[in-house]
Amino acid sequence: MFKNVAEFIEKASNPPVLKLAVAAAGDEEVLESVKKADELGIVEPVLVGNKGKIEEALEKVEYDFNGKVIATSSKRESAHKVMQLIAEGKADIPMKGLISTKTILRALLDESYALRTGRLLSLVTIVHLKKDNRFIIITDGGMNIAPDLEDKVQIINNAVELARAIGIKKPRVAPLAAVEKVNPKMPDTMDAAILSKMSDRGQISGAIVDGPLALDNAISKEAAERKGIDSPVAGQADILLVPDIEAGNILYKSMVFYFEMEAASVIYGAKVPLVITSRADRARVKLNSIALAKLVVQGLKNNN
Ligand code: COD
Repeated sequence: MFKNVAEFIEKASNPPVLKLAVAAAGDEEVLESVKKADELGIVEPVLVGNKGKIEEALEKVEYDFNGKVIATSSKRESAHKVMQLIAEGKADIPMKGLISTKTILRALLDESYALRTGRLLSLVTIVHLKKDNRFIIITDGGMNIAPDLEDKVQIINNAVELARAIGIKKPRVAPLAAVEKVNPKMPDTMDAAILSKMSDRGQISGAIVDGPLALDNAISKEAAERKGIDSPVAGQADILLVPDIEAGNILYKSMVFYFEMEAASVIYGAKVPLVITSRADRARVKLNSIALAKLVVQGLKNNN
């Protein structure tokens, strides 16, 4: 299991070099991360977007780029061009540049590229908990707006597969809520209870699901003990299943922007992982996400 970001960047730097296609690449933070990933031998980039903006940003970050630049006349066109490159096998990993999440997700979902697999796609974010020197996975803070129970099962399955790619063999999953007791007036506690029972009965495999748990009891043994919670997940959750996009987005962004934790995000569930970070994320988070996507691609290949 990876203990920190440096370890998984090192692993991702091993050959083979994969092709990364970046949509709307004309942005300094984006190109800073791509430059580093290129230098480390993680990926060989193809830059798609407004040619003038790409050249300007390349110059600003002092990136002597010798690869391919594909000029497009709109952000939407650059998203579609990237998916076309993936569909044609000309690139291995798509990446969101300075473009809205909706636009890139719609291109990924576009049936003409046949990148969907029939399963639900979801955002999986890994965050490094400095205090415990370990990773935690947060899902889904960016794609599925208000997942129902069946969606939550698929969101868990995606996160469990990604957990394996970073070396967590049998992840412990905490469906989060505001309380630890099932309360019929709080629908997410009901979903959490059903998910836990589904896990007990083998309807969710490869993981241990137990909840509802509040955030503190999910990740802090001390907090769980103080409340007397007897659970195989409490205090040691690897995956935090958030109730909806708002909760997940706020949780993840508070950790990254306020507490400056290391993080990485990909959309999981399509034929390839999509590197997706917030436009405001710093180059470091973007680099981490490129590395994570590469490990996921390699994990998918090894599992097939
Ligand atoms: N997994 C697989 N297929 C999906 C998914 C999914 N998660 N979501 C939609 N689809 C399929 C549908 O089955 C349908 O066939 C097609 O895609 C279109 O679905 P719609 O009509 O729901 O599509 P949209 O374009 O209205 O919505 C899809 C989005 C992903 C754009 C939407 O869910 C969304 O806006 N999500 C939030 C994105 C966002 O703003 N995140 C901000 C955080 S950074």
